[in-house]
Amino acid sequence: MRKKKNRPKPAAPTVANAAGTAEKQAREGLVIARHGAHATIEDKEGRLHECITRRNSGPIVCGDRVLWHPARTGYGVVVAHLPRRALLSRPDPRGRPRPLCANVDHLVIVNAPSPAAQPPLNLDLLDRYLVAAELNGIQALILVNKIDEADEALQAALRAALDCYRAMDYPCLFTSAVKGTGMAALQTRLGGHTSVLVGESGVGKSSLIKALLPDLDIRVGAISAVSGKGRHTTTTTTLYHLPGGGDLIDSPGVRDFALWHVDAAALAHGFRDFRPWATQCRFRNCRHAGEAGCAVAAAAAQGSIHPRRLTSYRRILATLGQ
Ligand SMILES: Nc1nc2c(ncn2[C@@H]2O[C@H](COP(=O)(O)OP(=O)(O)OP(=O)(O)O)[C@@H](O)[C@H]2O)c(=O)[nH]1
Ligand SMILES: [Mg+2]
Ligand SMILES: [Zn+2]
Repeated sequence: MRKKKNRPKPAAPTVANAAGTAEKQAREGLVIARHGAHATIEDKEGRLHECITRRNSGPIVCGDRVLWHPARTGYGVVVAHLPRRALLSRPDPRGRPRPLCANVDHLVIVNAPSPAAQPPLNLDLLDRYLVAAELNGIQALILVNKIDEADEALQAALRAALDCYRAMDYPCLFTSAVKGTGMAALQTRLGGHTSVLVGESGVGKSSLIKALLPDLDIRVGAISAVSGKGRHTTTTTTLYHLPGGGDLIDSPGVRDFALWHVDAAALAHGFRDFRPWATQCRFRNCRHAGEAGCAVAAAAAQGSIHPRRLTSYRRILATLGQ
Protein backbone atom coordinates (compact mmCIF):
# COMPACT_ATOMS: atom_id res chain seq x y z
CA MET A 1 0.00 0.00 0.00
CA ARG A 2 2.90 2.30 0.82
CA LYS A 3 4.02 2.52 -2.79
CA LYS A 4 0.56 3.10 -4.17
CA LYS A 5 0.61 6.76 -3.21
CA ASN A 6 3.71 7.46 -5.26
CA ARG A 7 2.58 5.63 -8.33
CA PRO A 8 1.79 8.13 -11.09
CA LYS A 9 -1.75 7.85 -12.32
CA PRO A 10 -1.84 7.11 -16.04
CA ALA A 11 -3.07 10.08 -18.01
CA ALA A 12 -6.36 9.32 -19.72
CA PRO A 13 -5.24 10.14 -23.31
CA THR A 14 -2.42 7.60 -23.19
CA VAL A 15 -4.73 4.73 -22.34
CA ALA A 16 -5.70 2.63 -25.32
CA ASN A 17 -9.12 1.03 -25.24
CA ALA A 18 -9.93 2.49 -21.87
CA ALA A 19 -13.61 2.16 -21.21
CA GLY A 20 -15.48 4.26 -18.68
CA THR A 21 -14.12 6.16 -15.72
CA ALA A 22 -13.38 3.18 -13.45
CA GLU A 23 -9.88 3.07 -14.98
CA LYS A 24 -8.90 6.00 -12.78
CA GLN A 25 -8.29 3.66 -9.87
CA ALA A 26 -6.71 0.99 -12.03
CA ARG A 27 -3.16 -0.10 -11.39
CA GLU A 28 -0.44 -0.66 -13.92
CA GLY A 29 0.85 -4.16 -14.50
CA LEU A 30 2.81 -6.36 -16.87
CA VAL A 31 1.33 -9.38 -18.63
CA ILE A 32 3.52 -12.37 -17.78
CA ALA A 33 1.33 -14.95 -19.53
CA ARG A 34 -1.98 -15.08 -21.33
CA HIS A 35 -4.18 -18.17 -21.35
CA GLY A 36 -7.66 -18.15 -22.77
CA ALA A 37 -9.68 -15.36 -21.18
CA HIS A 38 -7.19 -15.17 -18.30
CA ALA A 39 -3.91 -13.35 -17.90
CA THR A 40 -1.22 -13.55 -15.23
CA ILE A 41 -0.35 -9.99 -14.27
CA GLU A 42 2.72 -8.86 -12.37
CA ASP A 43 2.25 -5.78 -10.22
CA LYS A 44 4.87 -3.14 -9.49
CA GLU A 45 6.03 -5.07 -6.43
CA GLY A 46 6.60 -8.21 -8.49
CA ARG A 47 3.58 -10.09 -7.16
CA LEU A 48 1.55 -12.19 -9.55
CA HIS A 49 -2.23 -11.94 -9.92
CA GLU A 50 -4.54 -14.09 -11.97
CA CYS A 51 -6.92 -11.83 -13.86
CA ILE A 52 -9.72 -12.10 -16.36
CA THR A 53 -9.60 -9.89 -19.41
CA ARG A 54 -12.53 -7.72 -20.43
CA ARG A 55 -14.01 -8.41 -23.85
CA ASN A 56 -13.67 -4.78 -24.87
CA SER A 57 -10.04 -4.51 -23.76
CA GLY A 58 -8.87 -5.77 -27.17
CA PRO A 59 -6.28 -8.52 -27.42
CA ILE A 60 -4.09 -8.63 -24.34
CA VAL A 61 -0.78 -10.42 -24.92
CA CYS A 62 2.38 -11.40 -23.11
CA GLY A 63 4.59 -8.34 -22.65
CA ASP A 64 1.67 -5.91 -22.64
CA ARG A 65 1.59 -3.15 -20.03
CA VAL A 66 -1.98 -3.04 -18.79
CA LEU A 67 -4.34 -1.35 -16.41
CA TRP A 68 -6.03 -3.76 -14.06
CA HIS A 69 -8.15 -3.87 -10.94
CA PRO A 70 -7.21 -6.18 -8.11
CA ALA A 71 -9.90 -8.55 -6.93
CA ARG A 72 -11.60 -8.39 -3.58
CA THR A 73 -12.05 -12.11 -4.01
CA GLY A 74 -11.11 -14.38 -6.91
CA TYR A 75 -9.80 -12.93 -10.14
CA GLY A 76 -8.64 -9.41 -10.85
CA VAL A 77 -9.78 -7.68 -14.04
CA VAL A 78 -7.64 -6.34 -16.88
CA VAL A 79 -9.42 -3.33 -18.33
CA ALA A 80 -7.05 -1.98 -20.99
CA HIS A 81 -3.60 -2.23 -22.45
CA LEU A 82 -1.30 0.76 -22.56
CA PRO A 83 0.23 1.90 -25.87
CA ARG A 84 2.54 -0.68 -27.40
CA ARG A 85 5.93 -0.33 -29.04
CA ALA A 86 5.40 -3.36 -31.23
CA LEU A 87 2.92 -6.18 -31.55
CA LEU A 88 4.20 -9.38 -33.06
CA SER A 89 1.65 -11.77 -34.58
CA ARG A 90 1.80 -15.18 -36.16
CA PRO A 91 -0.81 -17.54 -37.52
CA ASP A 92 -2.63 -20.02 -35.31
CA PRO A 93 -3.02 -23.65 -36.51
CA ARG A 94 -5.94 -22.52 -38.72
CA GLY A 95 -3.84 -19.82 -40.33
CA ARG A 96 -5.53 -16.88 -38.63
CA PRO A 97 -3.20 -14.16 -37.39
CA ARG A 98 -2.82 -14.25 -33.65
CA PRO A 99 -0.94 -11.69 -31.59
CA LEU A 100 1.97 -13.39 -29.85
CA CYS A 101 3.66 -10.73 -27.73
CA ALA A 102 4.05 -7.00 -27.35
CA ASN A 103 6.82 -4.52 -26.60
CA VAL A 104 9.72 -6.71 -27.65
CA ASP A 105 12.98 -5.15 -28.86
CA HIS A 106 14.68 -8.35 -30.02
CA LEU A 107 13.51 -11.39 -31.92
CA VAL A 108 15.78 -14.32 -31.13
CA ILE A 109 15.35 -16.81 -33.96
CA VAL A 110 16.42 -20.19 -32.61
CA ASN A 111 17.54 -22.95 -34.91
CA ALA A 112 19.14 -26.33 -34.33
CA PRO A 113 21.42 -28.11 -36.80
CA SER A 114 19.85 -30.70 -39.09
CA PRO A 115 22.87 -32.76 -40.17
CA ALA A 116 20.96 -34.56 -42.93
CA ALA A 117 19.70 -31.38 -44.61
CA GLN A 118 21.52 -29.15 -47.09
CA PRO A 119 21.96 -26.42 -45.86
CA PRO A 120 21.91 -27.89 -42.34
CA LEU A 121 19.53 -25.20 -40.99
CA ASN A 122 15.94 -24.16 -41.63
CA LEU A 123 16.85 -21.01 -43.55
CA ASP A 124 13.39 -20.56 -45.09
CA LEU A 125 11.84 -20.16 -41.65
CA LEU A 126 14.74 -17.92 -40.64
CA ASP A 127 14.13 -15.63 -43.64
CA ARG A 128 10.45 -15.29 -42.78
CA TYR A 129 11.19 -14.37 -39.18
CA LEU A 130 13.78 -11.86 -40.39
CA VAL A 131 11.15 -10.18 -42.57
CA ALA A 132 8.81 -10.00 -39.56
CA ALA A 133 11.58 -8.43 -37.48
CA GLU A 134 12.42 -5.86 -40.19
CA LEU A 135 8.79 -4.88 -40.76
CA ASN A 136 8.10 -4.55 -37.03
CA GLY A 137 11.25 -2.54 -36.35
CA ILE A 138 12.56 -5.29 -34.04
CA GLN A 139 16.20 -6.33 -33.96
CA ALA A 140 16.92 -9.91 -34.94
CA LEU A 141 19.41 -12.26 -33.36
CA ILE A 142 20.15 -15.53 -35.14
CA LEU A 143 20.90 -18.34 -32.74
CA VAL A 144 21.98 -21.89 -33.50
CA ASN A 145 21.52 -24.07 -30.43
CA LYS A 146 22.59 -27.71 -29.80
CA ILE A 147 26.03 -26.89 -31.16
CA ASP A 148 27.34 -29.69 -28.91
CA GLU A 149 25.70 -32.11 -31.35
CA ALA A 150 27.63 -30.77 -34.33
CA ASP A 151 31.06 -32.14 -35.27
CA GLU A 152 33.75 -29.95 -36.83
CA ALA A 153 32.52 -30.43 -40.39
CA LEU A 154 28.94 -29.63 -39.46
CA GLN A 155 30.02 -26.55 -37.53
CA ALA A 156 31.91 -25.34 -40.60
CA ALA A 157 28.80 -25.94 -42.74
CA LEU A 158 26.68 -24.00 -40.23
CA ARG A 159 29.09 -21.09 -40.26
CA ALA A 160 29.08 -21.10 -44.06
CA ALA A 161 25.26 -21.12 -44.16
CA LEU A 162 25.19 -18.07 -41.91
CA ASP A 163 27.95 -16.16 -43.70
CA CYS A 164 25.53 -14.14 -45.82
CA TYR A 165 23.52 -13.15 -42.72
CA ARG A 166 26.63 -12.02 -40.90
CA ALA A 167 27.51 -9.97 -43.97
CA MET A 168 24.09 -8.29 -43.58
CA ASP A 169 25.02 -7.39 -39.99
CA TYR A 170 22.69 -9.84 -38.32
CA PRO A 171 24.35 -11.09 -35.15
CA CYS A 172 24.74 -14.87 -35.14
CA LEU A 173 25.36 -16.90 -31.99
CA PHE A 174 26.14 -20.58 -31.48
CA THR A 175 25.00 -22.04 -28.17
CA SER A 176 24.54 -25.24 -26.27
CA ALA A 177 21.91 -24.93 -23.58
CA VAL A 178 22.98 -28.24 -22.05
CA LYS A 179 26.74 -27.62 -22.10
CA GLY A 180 26.54 -23.89 -21.41
CA THR A 181 28.42 -22.90 -24.57
CA GLY A 182 27.77 -19.31 -25.68
CA MET A 183 25.41 -18.61 -22.79
CA ALA A 184 27.47 -15.68 -21.46
CA ALA A 185 27.44 -14.07 -24.91
CA LEU A 186 23.69 -14.62 -25.13
CA GLN A 187 23.15 -13.10 -21.69
CA THR A 188 25.13 -10.03 -22.76
CA ARG A 189 23.02 -9.65 -25.91
CA LEU A 190 19.75 -9.93 -23.97
CA GLY A 191 20.64 -7.54 -21.16
CA GLY A 192 18.51 -4.42 -20.89
CA HIS A 193 15.99 -5.47 -23.56
CA THR A 194 12.83 -7.46 -23.93
CA SER A 195 13.42 -10.39 -26.25
CA VAL A 196 11.31 -13.26 -27.52
CA LEU A 197 12.55 -16.72 -28.44
CA VAL A 198 10.95 -18.15 -31.57
CA GLY A 199 11.64 -21.18 -33.72
CA GLU A 200 10.54 -24.72 -34.37
CA SER A 201 9.47 -27.01 -31.58
CA GLY A 202 12.36 -28.88 -29.98
CA VAL A 203 15.20 -26.52 -30.94
CA GLY A 204 15.77 -25.76 -27.25
CA LYS A 205 14.04 -22.43 -26.50
CA SER A 206 12.85 -23.47 -23.04
CA SER A 207 16.21 -25.10 -22.35
CA LEU A 208 17.92 -21.79 -23.10
CA ILE A 209 15.61 -20.08 -20.60
CA LYS A 210 16.42 -22.75 -18.01
CA ALA A 211 20.13 -22.25 -18.59
CA LEU A 212 19.79 -18.47 -18.19
CA LEU A 213 17.54 -18.62 -15.13
CA PRO A 214 18.92 -20.67 -12.28
CA ASP A 215 15.74 -20.25 -10.21
CA LEU A 216 13.38 -20.93 -13.08
CA ASP A 217 11.52 -23.71 -11.31
CA ILE A 218 10.53 -21.32 -8.54
CA ARG A 219 9.24 -18.83 -11.10
CA VAL A 220 7.36 -21.45 -13.14
CA GLY A 221 5.92 -22.81 -9.94
CA ALA A 222 4.70 -19.35 -8.94
CA ILE A 223 3.07 -18.77 -12.33
CA SER A 224 1.46 -22.22 -12.26
CA ALA A 225 0.18 -21.60 -8.76
CA VAL A 226 -1.74 -18.46 -9.72
CA SER A 227 -2.92 -19.68 -13.12
CA GLY A 228 -3.83 -23.18 -11.99
CA LYS A 229 -2.06 -24.52 -15.10
CA GLY A 230 0.56 -27.23 -15.20
CA ARG A 231 4.28 -26.69 -15.35
CA HIS A 232 4.56 -27.08 -19.12
CA THR A 233 4.97 -23.45 -19.97
CA THR A 234 5.74 -24.10 -23.62
CA THR A 235 2.04 -24.19 -24.49
CA THR A 236 1.77 -20.66 -23.13
CA THR A 237 3.87 -17.69 -24.16
CA THR A 238 5.51 -16.58 -20.91
CA LEU A 239 7.77 -13.70 -19.88
CA TYR A 240 10.75 -14.20 -17.55
CA HIS A 241 12.97 -11.60 -15.91
CA LEU A 242 16.65 -12.31 -16.49
CA PRO A 243 18.91 -12.08 -13.44
CA GLY A 244 21.36 -9.84 -15.34
CA GLY A 245 18.59 -7.48 -16.47
CA GLY A 246 16.22 -7.68 -19.42
CA ASP A 247 13.17 -9.83 -20.03
CA LEU A 248 12.94 -12.96 -22.12
CA ILE A 249 9.73 -14.41 -23.54
CA ASP A 250 9.44 -18.14 -24.25
CA SER A 251 6.95 -19.04 -26.96
CA PRO A 252 5.58 -22.41 -28.09
CA GLY A 253 7.43 -23.75 -31.12
CA VAL A 254 5.75 -23.63 -34.50
CA ARG A 255 6.77 -25.45 -37.63
CA ASP A 256 5.86 -22.59 -39.88
CA PHE A 257 5.63 -18.85 -39.79
CA ALA A 258 3.58 -17.54 -42.67
CA LEU A 259 3.66 -13.90 -43.64
CA TRP A 260 0.32 -12.50 -44.57
CA HIS A 261 -0.92 -8.88 -44.71
CA VAL A 262 2.34 -8.10 -46.52
CA ASP A 263 2.57 -6.95 -50.13
CA ALA A 264 5.47 -7.50 -52.51
CA ALA A 265 7.03 -4.10 -51.78
CA ALA A 266 6.94 -4.66 -48.00
CA LEU A 267 8.29 -8.18 -48.41
CA ALA A 268 11.21 -6.91 -50.50
CA HIS A 269 11.85 -4.23 -47.87
CA GLY A 270 12.02 -7.03 -45.29
CA PHE A 271 14.98 -8.45 -47.22
CA ARG A 272 17.59 -6.03 -45.99
CA ASP A 273 20.16 -7.14 -48.60
CA PHE A 274 17.78 -6.17 -51.45
CA ARG A 275 17.46 -2.55 -50.42
CA PRO A 276 20.48 -1.07 -52.23
CA TRP A 277 19.29 -2.71 -55.47
CA ALA A 278 15.49 -2.60 -55.28
CA THR A 279 15.37 1.09 -56.16
CA GLN A 280 17.38 0.49 -59.32
CA CYS A 281 14.98 -1.87 -61.09
CA ARG A 282 13.68 -0.66 -64.45
CA PHE A 283 10.06 -0.67 -63.23
CA ARG A 284 9.22 1.13 -60.05
CA ASN A 285 6.69 -1.52 -59.06
CA CYS A 286 9.09 -4.39 -59.88
CA ARG A 287 8.25 -7.47 -57.81
CA HIS A 288 11.69 -8.99 -58.47
CA ALA A 289 9.89 -12.05 -59.80
CA GLY A 290 11.52 -12.24 -63.23
CA GLU A 291 10.70 -8.83 -64.70
CA ALA A 292 12.99 -7.30 -67.31
CA GLY A 293 15.62 -4.94 -65.93
CA CYS A 294 15.36 -6.25 -62.36
CA ALA A 295 18.40 -4.99 -60.46
CA VAL A 296 17.78 -7.40 -57.58
CA ALA A 297 17.91 -10.40 -59.93
CA ALA A 298 21.04 -8.95 -61.58
CA ALA A 299 22.68 -8.52 -58.16
CA ALA A 300 21.83 -12.13 -57.30
CA ALA A 301 23.25 -13.34 -60.63
CA GLN A 302 26.60 -11.63 -59.99
CA GLY A 303 26.73 -12.64 -56.32
CA SER A 304 26.09 -9.30 -54.58
CA ILE A 305 22.92 -10.87 -53.17
CA HIS A 306 23.09 -14.52 -52.14
CA PRO A 307 21.08 -16.40 -54.81
CA ARG A 308 19.35 -18.44 -52.09
CA ARG A 309 17.88 -15.25 -50.63
CA LEU A 310 16.24 -14.41 -53.96
CA THR A 311 14.85 -17.94 -54.20
CA SER A 312 13.58 -17.63 -50.63
CA TYR A 313 11.98 -14.24 -51.39
CA ARG A 314 10.23 -15.61 -54.48
CA ARG A 315 8.98 -18.62 -52.56
CA ILE A 316 7.41 -16.35 -49.93
CA LEU A 317 6.07 -14.00 -52.63
CA ALA A 318 4.22 -16.95 -54.18
CA THR A 319 2.45 -17.63 -50.87
CA LEU A 320 1.26 -14.08 -50.21
CA GLY A 321 -2.45 -13.60 -50.25
CA GLN A 322 -3.09 -17.33 -49.89
N1 LIG B 1 22.18 -31.79 -27.13
C1 LIG B 1 21.44 -30.74 -26.82
N2 LIG B 1 20.14 -30.91 -26.54
C2 LIG B 1 19.40 -29.84 -26.24
C3 LIG B 1 19.96 -28.53 -26.18
N3 LIG B 1 18.97 -27.67 -25.86
C4 LIG B 1 17.86 -28.39 -25.72
N4 LIG B 1 18.10 -29.70 -25.92
C5 LIG B 1 17.13 -30.80 -25.85
O1 LIG B 1 16.17 -30.64 -26.89
C6 LIG B 1 14.88 -31.04 -26.45
C7 LIG B 1 13.87 -29.94 -26.66
O2 LIG B 1 14.22 -28.83 -25.87
P1 LIG B 1 13.17 -27.71 -25.44
O3 LIG B 1 13.94 -26.69 -24.72
O4 LIG B 1 11.98 -28.29 -24.79
O5 LIG B 1 12.73 -27.16 -26.88
P2 LIG B 1 11.69 -25.98 -27.22
O6 LIG B 1 12.30 -25.21 -28.35
O7 LIG B 1 11.36 -25.23 -26.01
O8 LIG B 1 10.43 -26.78 -27.76
P3 LIG B 1 8.88 -26.29 -27.77
O9 LIG B 1 8.56 -25.81 -26.41
O10 LIG B 1 8.12 -27.51 -28.18
O11 LIG B 1 8.79 -25.20 -28.81
C8 LIG B 1 15.04 -31.42 -24.97
O12 LIG B 1 15.16 -32.82 -24.88
C9 LIG B 1 16.33 -30.75 -24.58
O13 LIG B 1 17.01 -31.41 -23.54
C10 LIG B 1 21.35 -28.38 -26.47
O14 LIG B 1 21.94 -27.30 -26.46
N5 LIG B 1 22.03 -29.53 -26.79
MG1 LIG C 1 9.58 -24.79 -25.07
ZN1 LIG D 1 13.32 -5.95 -59.36
